[in-house]
Amino acid sequence: MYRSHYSKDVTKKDYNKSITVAGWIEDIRNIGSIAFIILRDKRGTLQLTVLKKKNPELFEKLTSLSRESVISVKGICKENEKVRNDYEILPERLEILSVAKAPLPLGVVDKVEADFDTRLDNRFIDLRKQKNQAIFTIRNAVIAAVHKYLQSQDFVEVHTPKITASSSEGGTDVFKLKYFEKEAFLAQSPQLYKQSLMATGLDRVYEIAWYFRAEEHNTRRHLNESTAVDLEMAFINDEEEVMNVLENLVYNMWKKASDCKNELKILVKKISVPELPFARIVYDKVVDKLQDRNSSIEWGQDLGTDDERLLGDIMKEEGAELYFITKYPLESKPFYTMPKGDKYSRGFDLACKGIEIASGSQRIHDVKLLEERMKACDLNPEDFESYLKAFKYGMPPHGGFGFGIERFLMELLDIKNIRECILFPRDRTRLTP
Ligand code: AMO
Repeated sequence: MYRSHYSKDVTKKDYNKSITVAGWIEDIRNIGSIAFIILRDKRGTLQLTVLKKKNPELFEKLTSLSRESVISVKGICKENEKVRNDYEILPERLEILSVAKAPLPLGVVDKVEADFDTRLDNRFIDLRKQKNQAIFTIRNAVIAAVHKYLQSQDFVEVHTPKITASSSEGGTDVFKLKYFEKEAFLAQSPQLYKQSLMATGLDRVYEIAWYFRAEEHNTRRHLNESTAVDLEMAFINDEEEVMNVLENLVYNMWKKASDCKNELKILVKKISVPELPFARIVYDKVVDKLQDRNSSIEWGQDLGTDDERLLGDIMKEEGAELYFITKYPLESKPFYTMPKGDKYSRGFDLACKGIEIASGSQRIHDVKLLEERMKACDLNPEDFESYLKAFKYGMPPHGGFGFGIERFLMELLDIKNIRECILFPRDRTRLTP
């Protein structure tokens, strides 16, 4: 047995007993007759205290190991108030499981942070840092909250193809690949499939989906491979019903994150759960507000990065960190978006502190209108034959959204670069590790 206890699981009951711990050597302090070794595991760190006089051979072996080597140690657990966790372990048996090469490409506890590329090039070490483990522990918690909330609302989790025959979100940002004799694409989103599922009677579906997007820009908030909560629901009256699910979902995720006390402490982050309902602002009003603050935005245009940020500031002044932008111009939304009159659409975005974290809409469920909108968006309905077929044999009114998980984490935890929120980021220049 390599481990009987994690560092944080030791209790008073274990004092004066023999226990086995295992992990990575974070630091060795050898002061001649005595050495202190800091061992790190998934839950934290602990101290091994080894006396030269008591066991010279073990002392020699332990103190000559390199930092980040992996060991398992059996020893007596002694109470000691002066030591982290209030206990130390006096080793009696050592098993060296893996010796780390020196020097390390990257320090785990160094005061000075390595540059971002070095960190990402050595992500397996970078992820040993407490701070990074905290981000991914919170990520795990909020995704657990997604499943819990959506399952409680009768949503069914689905998995749709990631190799597809047509692009769902526009032609240029798509990765092409060779599929035997044919050309195929990596899915930009599950859009076409989740809509097709509305014709099956499953009514409410969701997916933790991969998005593949060949966007050329290399920004702090774009990834070429990202993840999202993608959801679709049928028999809705309008997009407001979809927005209700989204705001409750975000609320539940935020609440779950606020329970991760230990991780938030590591990240030196305080978060307070947002109030429901989130603010709603129509696109026209957004344009007015931005123009009032000297933005050059014109009606019909998408919000650029600066406009988004400015709107974030304006909404913050009004007390809203999370807000929906609704009633977008039809021309600015994808072909599947339900029109609202001639000029507007039933499409919306959800933004958090000046960054879009989700977008969605009520969809067109009438096949004729859908074909018309495709043509208006310069798309050829023939390229979408199998998608359109699902609308011809009974398709209820429906709507849904896509909610970026990394974008959410970034805003929730005030992390500056989205790459920190995914294990192995893919961007314009990075394909490894
Ligand atoms: P959209 O393209 O707006 O909508 O994407 C939805 C959400 O996914 C996240 N996202 C990204 N995150 C990081 N890097 C990227 N390159 C990236 N692209 C998107 C954002 C964004 O708000 N099919 C629609 C959704 C729907 O209507 O159901 C769609 O994909 O948080």
